[in-house]
Amino acid sequence: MAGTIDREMGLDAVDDLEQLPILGRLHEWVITVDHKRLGLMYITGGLFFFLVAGLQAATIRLQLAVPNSGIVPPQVFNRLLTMHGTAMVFLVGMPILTGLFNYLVPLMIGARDLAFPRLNAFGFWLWFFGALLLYFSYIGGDGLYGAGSAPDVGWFAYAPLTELPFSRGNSTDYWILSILLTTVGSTATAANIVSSVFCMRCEGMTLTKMPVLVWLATVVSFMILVALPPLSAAQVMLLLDRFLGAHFFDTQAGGSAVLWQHFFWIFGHPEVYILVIPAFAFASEIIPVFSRKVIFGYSVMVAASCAIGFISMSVWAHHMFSVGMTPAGNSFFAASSMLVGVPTGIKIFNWLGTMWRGKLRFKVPMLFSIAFLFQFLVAGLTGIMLAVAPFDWQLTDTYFVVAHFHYVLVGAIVFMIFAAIYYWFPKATGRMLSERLGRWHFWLFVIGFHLTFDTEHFAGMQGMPRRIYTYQPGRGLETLNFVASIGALVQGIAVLIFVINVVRSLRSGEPAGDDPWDAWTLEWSTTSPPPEYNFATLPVVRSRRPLWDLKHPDDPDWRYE
Ligand code: HEM
Ligand SMILES: [Cu+2]
Repeated sequence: MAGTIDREMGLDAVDDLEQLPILGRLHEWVITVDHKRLGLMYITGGLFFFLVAGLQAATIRLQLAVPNSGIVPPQVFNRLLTMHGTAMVFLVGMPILTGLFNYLVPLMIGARDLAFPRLNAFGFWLWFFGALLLYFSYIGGDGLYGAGSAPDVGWFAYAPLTELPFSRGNSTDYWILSILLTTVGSTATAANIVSSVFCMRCEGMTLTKMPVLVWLATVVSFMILVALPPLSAAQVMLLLDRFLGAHFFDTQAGGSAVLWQHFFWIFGHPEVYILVIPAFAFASEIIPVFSRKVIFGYSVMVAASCAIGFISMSVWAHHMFSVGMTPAGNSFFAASSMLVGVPTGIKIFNWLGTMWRGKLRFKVPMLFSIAFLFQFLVAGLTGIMLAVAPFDWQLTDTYFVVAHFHYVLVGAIVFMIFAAIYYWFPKATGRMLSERLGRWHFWLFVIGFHLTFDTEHFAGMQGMPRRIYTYQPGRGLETLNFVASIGALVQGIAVLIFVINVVRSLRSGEPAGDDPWDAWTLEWSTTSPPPEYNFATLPVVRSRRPLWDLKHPDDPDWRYE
């Protein structure tokens, strides 16, 4: 603490060039290569876009609240849908999760930084400008700064819809370039995390003594290294089509439309796991601490995650059952999709096993984690249903699918992002978030989530297509849609309470101390916030719970390992 304050006071007095201390401080953040600052920059940026893309979702739901509504015109609706989906995946999920890994991995492995701090900064700024570029399309999208023309091609940007004849103006080009930049940024970060985990661990931390989070960060980073290049390749091919008259996806010139789908989903399906495995990682750190038990089945947990990483690479075409693959193709992708359910089920069992007979403490991070367990279970079950090809033929492109993937994206990922923020906020800022506001946030968010996404399953089974801008009355869709929109409003209020909680706590939150949750991993052994160099002397560990060993010299874990 003292160190940080000294530095800031030093800064205020630095020199006349920077009379404005705020500019000086901003400058410090811009030039930083510290993994903690970059992590916080990713998280803050991601939360900002979460609010923007959330507002876009709210507008979509407002439009769909009643039949035949005309709040936004169809064209604007398509743009909102595209920007919401794209932003939530690339500007919210990816940066918040890589940000948390950036922040936590070096601290948890007892290192002073990632292996390549400058590469880390490079990755962040690529992401940052990529993000700006996507939203720049709102002003620069249509020829000469025709206002209000964002891309309207969906977050999957199916070619040939995205080929020049069907998608004029520059907004689609901004979309392509933005995705290219952000994915190259993520790839750089992934390489950095893999190198750090293999080369920077402190003394005594063998691979089997790493926290589960570090294991899963490694699995995710490998997945990024394998899954993102096909996406970048597809973007480059589409650019070649649009600008240089290549015909990769142009069916009239002998190109293939299905080729785009394969490229996209070879990336797109693993991407879902790239987003959800971090949620598993946070659950695997939080549930043990709030159950006062070691994680149940550490090695099974790690093995299951590696298995998920592998298998999820071979399931992509379950997004393409309706394309008309051969029966053998359909069967392969159905079977491999269902196979992922096995290691995933094992993990749920392990988290429950960790809670079993534990001394549960129902603090906010734990509440979010428990809700995650139930919601993720349901998401998995509807996923298995959709993996049955004939079932998917009936429900593909209906709201059933929208409900299923939001159960994963919100019910698992966003819930665990909130859990992680409540859990590690005290470490990063030195202050606690309010438990009382946190509970309001949690309960409203759970209620809103279920109102919105439970009903959408039924709207889907009732035949409501996905990506429609309005619907007719008298088809049994009115009540379901209305309830779903109310739910979105409730979720919005919950997020507002979260924002208030963060702002208030930053200014006047209760001081946290170094280890407010009585936790066991290395990040809690430094001050809150940690000094720039993380550890004055690098730690030496002998078990998976180094702080437990410190606190219980009479009964240390390493005796049993
Ligand atoms: C928190 C509240 C959220 C609400 C109320 C919401 C609402 C919606 C709605 C109404 C759609 C349009 C569905 C359609 O017509 O096909 C949609 C699409 C989508 N959402 Fe969300 N969403 C939320 C959060 C998220 C999050 C957190 C993510 C990802 C991390 C996400 C990713 C997507 C994607 C990828 C699409 C598909 C876009 C497309 O088809 O191009 N959403 N969302
Ligand atoms: Cu998939």
